[in-house]
Amino acid sequence: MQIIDGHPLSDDELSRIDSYWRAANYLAVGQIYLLANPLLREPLRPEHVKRRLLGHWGTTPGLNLVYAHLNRAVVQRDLDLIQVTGPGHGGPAIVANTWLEGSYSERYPSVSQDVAGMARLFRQFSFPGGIPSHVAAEVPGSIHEGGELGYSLAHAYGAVFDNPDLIVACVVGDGEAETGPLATAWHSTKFVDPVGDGAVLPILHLNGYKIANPALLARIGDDELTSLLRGYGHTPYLVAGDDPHAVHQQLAATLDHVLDQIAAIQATARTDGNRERARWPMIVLRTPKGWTGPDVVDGLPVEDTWRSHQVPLAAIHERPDHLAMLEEWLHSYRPDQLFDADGRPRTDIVDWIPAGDRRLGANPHTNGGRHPRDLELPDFRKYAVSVSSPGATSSEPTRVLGEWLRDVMSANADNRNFRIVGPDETESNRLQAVYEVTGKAWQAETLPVDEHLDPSGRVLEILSEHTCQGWLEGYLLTGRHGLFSCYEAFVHIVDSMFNQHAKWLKVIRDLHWRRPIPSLNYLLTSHVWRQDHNGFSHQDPGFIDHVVNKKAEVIRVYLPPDANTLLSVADHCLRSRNYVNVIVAGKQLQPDWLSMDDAILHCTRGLGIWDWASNDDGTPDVVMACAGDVPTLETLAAVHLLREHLPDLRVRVVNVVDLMRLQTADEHPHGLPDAEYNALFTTDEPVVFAYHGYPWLIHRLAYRRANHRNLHVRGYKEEGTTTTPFDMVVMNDMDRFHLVMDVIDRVPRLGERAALVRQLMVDKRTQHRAYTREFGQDMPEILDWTWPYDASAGPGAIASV
Ligand SMILES: Cc1ncc(C[n+]2csc(CCOP(=O)(O)OP(=O)(O)O)c2C)c(N)n1
Ligand SMILES: [Mg+2]
Repeated sequence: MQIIDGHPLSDDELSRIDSYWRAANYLAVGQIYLLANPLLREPLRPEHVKRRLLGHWGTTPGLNLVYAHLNRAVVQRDLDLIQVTGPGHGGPAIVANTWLEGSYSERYPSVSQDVAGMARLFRQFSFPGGIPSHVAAEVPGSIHEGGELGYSLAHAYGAVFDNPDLIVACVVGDGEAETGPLATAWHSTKFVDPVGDGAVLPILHLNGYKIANPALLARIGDDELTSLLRGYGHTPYLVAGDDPHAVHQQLAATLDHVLDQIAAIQATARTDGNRERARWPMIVLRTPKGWTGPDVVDGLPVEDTWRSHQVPLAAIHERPDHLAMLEEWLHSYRPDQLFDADGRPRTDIVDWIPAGDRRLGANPHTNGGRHPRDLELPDFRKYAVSVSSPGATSSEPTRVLGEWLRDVMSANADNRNFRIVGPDETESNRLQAVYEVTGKAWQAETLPVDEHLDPSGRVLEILSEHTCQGWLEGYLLTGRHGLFSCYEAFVHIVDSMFNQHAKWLKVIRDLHWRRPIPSLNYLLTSHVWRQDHNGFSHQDPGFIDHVVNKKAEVIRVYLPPDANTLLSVADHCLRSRNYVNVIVAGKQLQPDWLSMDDAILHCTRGLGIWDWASNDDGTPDVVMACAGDVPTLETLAAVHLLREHLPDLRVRVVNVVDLMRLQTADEHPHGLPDAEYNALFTTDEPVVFAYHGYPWLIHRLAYRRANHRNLHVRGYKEEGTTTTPFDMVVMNDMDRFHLVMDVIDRVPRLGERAALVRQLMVDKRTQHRAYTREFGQDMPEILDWTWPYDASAGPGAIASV
């Protein structure tokens, strides 16, 4: 691995940068331990120390070192630079630095840059009513909490896409680097465009240890590590040592070198048009874990071992010798040289670091973006499919959406603030119209057989749902917009990343200084009911269940039943901020139920009676509810059967697009008031509900409703395989015949009178089974079924049967 030797720092610079580092280290230790006596003006006593010692020291000195040197680089080069802290458990470090630079006190004036503010800074950390221990949303300049490890690099790349002047310095923990998401995010080097995008500078923090183990990358030797990092497309530079002055010189020299390299890569691509794939520089920083902390505690080595990970001296209140060691440790930073009599950082500690919004904690990229703007959205109504009568025609909803997305892409091409990400599925999900106006980002080799690959393409495809999600999050967190299209089953891969993002959104709602960020939009298609090619492994609608666990304020779930409703929902989602929107929609041909005008009304209501499909005259015997495209189809086919066989049964059809409307108004902002819910679903008639996903979710959402005891939900109950579309619904008892049987079973007066009809339905299911097993496809009456009634003849009218 290359080492850059050099002594770029003058004695004065060296002294300033080292003093700054000591100040940050002092403030970090103070946060972990101190409740009072912040400047050690009196001898340290047990009552000055927190009773519960919570936080992470080990990673902190390294993070402080990096921050100090980034400050130097930003000033020297007037860089637009932000940092992402992979080992986000080092919260004390970033909080300390933002306090030193003043950005913390600007956001939180009571934590002022004086002794009273320092006391608050220390007390609040990991303290009830205070702040979290990580680089959470509360920390100025953070777009990455780093609590759940693994996402730093993907976030960093997401931030630099379409931000050509931005550099993100991303500290990657050597333990973090063992995670799947981090491991695959190195491949971002094949996507980042030196012309249109900014640059990421990964800094692999090789402090050697995790919580209780060595880090793999620290134990494979420099050769193997170098090969690995080169293999990912980087040119790694090593900075190693435990002598602060030597490390300062080496890190400064190396940063100078790699920043020159980044500038050179961008210059050759931007001015000379050199399109050869860049071998982006990165730094491997090998310094001791827990550096400058207690060396040996109770006879065991602590510094430079995993024992320094959390709190190296844990028995302060029981052991006077631990208290004495803590005092000695704090004094080792010479606080009297770092802070003046009022507790302010001394001038020479901070007069050289960035000012204004060049401060890492104040860079607008980290707070909703430097130039946030809404998307230009073409009028989605112009993309409508024409619907002369419900179900008379069919379309592939996502293909229709793709045409609108293409024009969204074009309309925002100059603003460069819209991206589509996906794991190799944009085309499979039938959104390929976007390729008429842009390509897929790709800096690697190309062959004549390739299609739509483009070094500056705006679609990002990599077969890593983690990286897709991380990129998009980084993009959104820096104020731009996007859509993640994914197979429904495999979006579960990012369950946990979704969790973290949803938590972030929840927290920023209460931070007055955080600006809203564009919503995270999922388009889940290739869904459970239409996995014709793939079968069981690809059938899982459970992401919705996962999503609705999160705070109601930040999540929205939409199940548009056809093309026009999908357009209307997508337009709504791309305009929104601070939400996670989940849209589940099919890509296969399916009936167009609603004209665009009706679709807009229906989506605005979120759910409603389809009067053209109902014949209840306000007094239904049964409510047939449905949510999702396939359940809607089966419900309408069931309604047709009921009309044919039980013509005097009064059926009301209610379709649900916005799932959250089922909750009560006090549970979710979209929740339907009880009076309205009761009017739609009645308080005493049976409700047969066909739902796209696992049926229990509907019960979960509606359990407080008056009519819950009469709610009978059909949905996916984990019966799947590679079979025909109709066999899938039969296997899960959500088919039209079974829905009719449900009605007969639930409507009290029907039982005996409709016994023959019920038997017919059972027989139909048997015939279906035999037919599919013989012919390998669905029965003609299923394949050719269309809604036979004409809406123009009035609600529920029968035009031709
Ligand atoms: C995904 C995930 N798994 C496990 C943990 C628990 N954890 C917190 S810190 C840590 C070790 C991190 O080691 P490293 O990345 O090397 O950080 P550093 O040494 O800088 O503290 C682990 C396993 C976590 N935060 N996230
Ligand atoms: Mg480590």
